[in-house]
Amino acid sequence: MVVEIFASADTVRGHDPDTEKEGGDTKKAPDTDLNTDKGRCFNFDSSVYYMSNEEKNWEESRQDCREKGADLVIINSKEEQEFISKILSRRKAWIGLNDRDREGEWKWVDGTPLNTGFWGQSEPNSAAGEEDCVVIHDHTDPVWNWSDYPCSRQFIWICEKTVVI
Ligand SMILES: [Ca+2]
Ligand SMILES: [Ca+2]
Repeated sequence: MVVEIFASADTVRGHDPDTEKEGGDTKKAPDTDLNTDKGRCFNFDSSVYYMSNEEKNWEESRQDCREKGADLVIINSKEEQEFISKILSRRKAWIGLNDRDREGEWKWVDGTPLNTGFWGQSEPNSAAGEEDCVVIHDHTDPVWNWSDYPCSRQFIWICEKTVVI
């Protein structure tokens, strides 16, 4: 879990019992590449990302992120999109985007509407009928590579937590 990873990052930096008492660990920047058997952490810009190894459906994936004090990744820029695409190693991963409330109205997990989408060719296409959740994958294009998929499908997922500095 990221919580444990954050805790180990803290240990690496030296223990500060005073900070610990305050319970405020939001100001600590986690180290890069802290790996566990379940997933890996990455830093980019002012966010820390967790990429799972296991596969779950969209809702369970989001649940896992929330349990880590994060949420499914929100892609705010082309740079972030390229970064996430690079770490995928040819796998499909859930991102925090869906149109479950209203068909065709794509919304991020924080409630903001989608402005810039990096859809792959002919996506979103609801090819399987109901495809309301979005995966990112790098095998077609390093930038234009989102696809909509049925939310019940199982993929790895990417959590994002913004680091307050
Ligand atoms: Ca983001
Ligand atoms: Ca699709």
